[in-house]
Amino acid sequence: MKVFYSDNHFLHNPTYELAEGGVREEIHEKPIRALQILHALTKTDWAEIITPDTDGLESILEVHDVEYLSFIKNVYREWRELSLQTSNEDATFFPAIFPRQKWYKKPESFFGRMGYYISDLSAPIVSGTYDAALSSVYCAVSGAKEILKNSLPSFPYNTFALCRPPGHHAGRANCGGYCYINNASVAANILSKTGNVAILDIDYHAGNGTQDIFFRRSDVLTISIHANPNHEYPYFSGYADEIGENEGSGFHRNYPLDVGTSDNKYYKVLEDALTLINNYSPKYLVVSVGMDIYSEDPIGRFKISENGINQIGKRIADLHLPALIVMEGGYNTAQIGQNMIIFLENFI
Ligand code: OKP
Ligand code: ZN
Repeated sequence: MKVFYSDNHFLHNPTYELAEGGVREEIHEKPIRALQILHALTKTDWAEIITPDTDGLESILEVHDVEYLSFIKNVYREWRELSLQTSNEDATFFPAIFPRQKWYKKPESFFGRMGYYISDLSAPIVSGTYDAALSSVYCAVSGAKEILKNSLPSFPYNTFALCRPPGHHAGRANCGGYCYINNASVAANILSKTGNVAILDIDYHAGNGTQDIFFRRSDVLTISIHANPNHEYPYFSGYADEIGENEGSGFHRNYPLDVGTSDNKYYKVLEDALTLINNYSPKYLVVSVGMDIYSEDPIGRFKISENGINQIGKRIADLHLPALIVMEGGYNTAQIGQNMIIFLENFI
């Protein structure tokens, strides 16, 4: 299986995020996550690691707002120019004000705009964030292009985009929750030019960015299975009554699950989601995979076993659709490599 990976993710290495009470908390989304997966892949006899091409800016701009992308690109430099005396060389950028009302405006000032584009304090920005996020999305873009090149109706062809930073919380014009560019959505949008696409997001957290991007489209079915946002990040989205709107009405589905969900309960909901996908009969599948569903994840609070991860992979692979698998979350760094191998082996 072709695996797209770039070492540029090291450029994004903030050491903390801000938790409730303004407390600096260790950030779980760190380079070792990708390294552990890469390491596990290099020990298999089926993974072919490829550095992605670095063209595809126009593909990103079909999914993200142009001013948002230039914000991500320039924010760090602009901030340093504004506050040279207060920040040291590798200080991390966070906004300090967020828009609240429905009628909010986009101000011109730097600090006002920052709150406009950043959703929360789990999206720290350092000098290399933009370049890392670009390389991350190029992994997904290359994975999608490879599928377009190789898939035949009788032979589903699968690739894996080892993306870091992840993407599914990034909306059309906002970052949040460790995500800056929505890797899976950019890839799905490329695939959608030659046929309908289903995106299945099995990360522990609701794929609210992906939901935002495709909410008014019927040519990309988006489904997310996740912890009930009433109790978990991203809190404000991911509820069952969000089903898409206008043209996209009926083409988004959320499956919020209880904290503590076990293998068997998960399979039931997954069966439902897979039936939806079957009925939609897409040409391509994009799977946003987060290993934070694993029982021993330090953030996630499901109880999915290793066998469960294998079963989930098997059932998705049984759709027999050409699939781009995109890495999202998963924070147990001792187990993330092994868990991804267990999952991916169903797709080789
Ligand atoms: C990103 B992905 C933990 C705070 C967690 C953000 C979580 C983002 C998850 N103290 N805040 O979907 O795995
Ligand atoms: Zn997650």
